[in-house]
Amino acid sequence: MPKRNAAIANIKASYLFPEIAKRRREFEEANPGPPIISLGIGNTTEPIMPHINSGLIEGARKLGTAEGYTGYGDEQGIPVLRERIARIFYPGIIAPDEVFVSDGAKCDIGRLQLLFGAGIPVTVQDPSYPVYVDGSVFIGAAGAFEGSGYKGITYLPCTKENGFFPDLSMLPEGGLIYYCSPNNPTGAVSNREQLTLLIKAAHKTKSIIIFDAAYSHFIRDNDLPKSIFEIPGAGTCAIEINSFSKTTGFTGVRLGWSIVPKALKYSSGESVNDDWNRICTTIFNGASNIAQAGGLAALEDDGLKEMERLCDFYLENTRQIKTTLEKGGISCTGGEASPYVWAHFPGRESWEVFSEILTKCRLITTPGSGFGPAGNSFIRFSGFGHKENVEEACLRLERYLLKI
Ligand code: PL4
Repeated sequence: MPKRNAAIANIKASYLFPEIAKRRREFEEANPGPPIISLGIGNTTEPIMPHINSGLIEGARKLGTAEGYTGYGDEQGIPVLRERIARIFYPGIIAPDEVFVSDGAKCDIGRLQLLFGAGIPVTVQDPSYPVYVDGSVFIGAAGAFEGSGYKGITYLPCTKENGFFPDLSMLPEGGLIYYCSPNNPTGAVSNREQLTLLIKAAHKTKSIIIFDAAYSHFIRDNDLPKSIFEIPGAGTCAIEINSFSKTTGFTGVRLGWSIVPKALKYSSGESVNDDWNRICTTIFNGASNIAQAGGLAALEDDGLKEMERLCDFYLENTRQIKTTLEKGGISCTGGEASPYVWAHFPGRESWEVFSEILTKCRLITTPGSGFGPAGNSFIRFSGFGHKENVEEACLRLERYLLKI
C-alpha cells in the first residue's frame, strides 16, 4: 500500500467546524428540549434576493436552450464577470486578466498554496480563520505538528492591547503572510496606516501577503480600505481573495475570486500570475456557469443594492448580539464592519464557555481557541441568523448573563 502523506499525519485530528457540529449533535441527543439556535458557524440564512436570484434562474434556463447552452467555460471565469469585478471593486488598479473567478475563497486558499509548495515559512494573525494554518500543514509548508501549535508557523498575536494589529518585527524572510481584514474572528478592520505598515514589512522581508477580504463588503466607513490594492505598493507583494458567499447568500452556490497582479514576482523574477493561470487551467475547471450568471446579476445596480441590504441585515443582527453581551457585562470587539462579535471571558477556557452557553442557553457559538492560541478565553458570536432566532438567542443570553 502507498505510504500516507506525512503532511497529513501532521494535521490536527478534526477541523474546527465539524468538531462543533459533532458536539452539538451529542448535546442534542443527550438533552432534548427547545430548539438549539446557532450563532456559531458563519453560514448565511436569508433567501437570495430577487434580482440576484433572477440571474441564477436565467443562467439555469439558458442551459436548457440550444442558443443559450454552454459547457466548459474559461477556467479563469466568464470574461464579462472578470471585467465587472475589476471595474467595480478595483477601479483603475486591477485589470480583468488579474481577476480569477473561483468556487469560493476557501477553495482558493487551498489551491494558492500550490504556488509556493512545501517548506515555505507561513505567518498568520493569531487568532485567524483556521484554513490558513491547516491548509499550510497539508502542503507541508509548516513543518511538524507539536502539541497545541505548529512548528514553522509564525503566530502574530492580535489582541485588544495592540489594537488587533500585530508586531511585524517577527516576520520570517521570504514567506507567506495570511492577513484578514475585516478579520474573522475578531471583527477588527485594519486602517490605511496599518496596511501601509504591513506592505512595507512584506517588502522588507521579501514576503507575499495573502489578503483575505471575504468580509470587505461589510465595511461602511469609506475611510477604511476594502482592498489591499487601495494601498500603494501592494501590487508587488500581495494576492487578494474575496467571495460572494456572505454578501449574496452564495455560501451554497459557491462563487469567489482571487486577484493576482501581473507585477507580482517570485524571488526568481518569474510571474506569479502566469503560474496561477497555469494552476487554475490545470486543476480547476472554472466556477459553475449558473453561479457566474448569479454573480453577474449581483454586480448590476440592483444586485449591488441587494448585496448592501443583505449585509446591513446581518450587521443589525450582529449589533443586537453585541449590545446584549455588553449589557451583560461582557467586553466585546468587532460587529461594526463584520458579522462577528468577539467576546472576552477572562480566565476561562473557550471550550468550557462554549459548553456552558450550550447547556444554559441552548446556543451554539464558536470557541475562540479554535482560531489560534490567542483566541483562548474568547467566544465568537456570528450575526448570521433569522431575525426571530437572533432575538430569541439574545433573550436567552440576557437571562444567562444577568442570571435571571
Ligand atoms: C465554515 C475569512 C465561516 N465550512 O465561502 P467561501 O469559501 O467563499 O469563504 C470561506 C471563508 C473565507 N475566508 C474567511 C472566512 O471566514 C470564510 C468563511 N468562514 C466561518 O464561520 O468562519 C464559515 C466556515 C466553512 C469553512 O470551513 O470555511
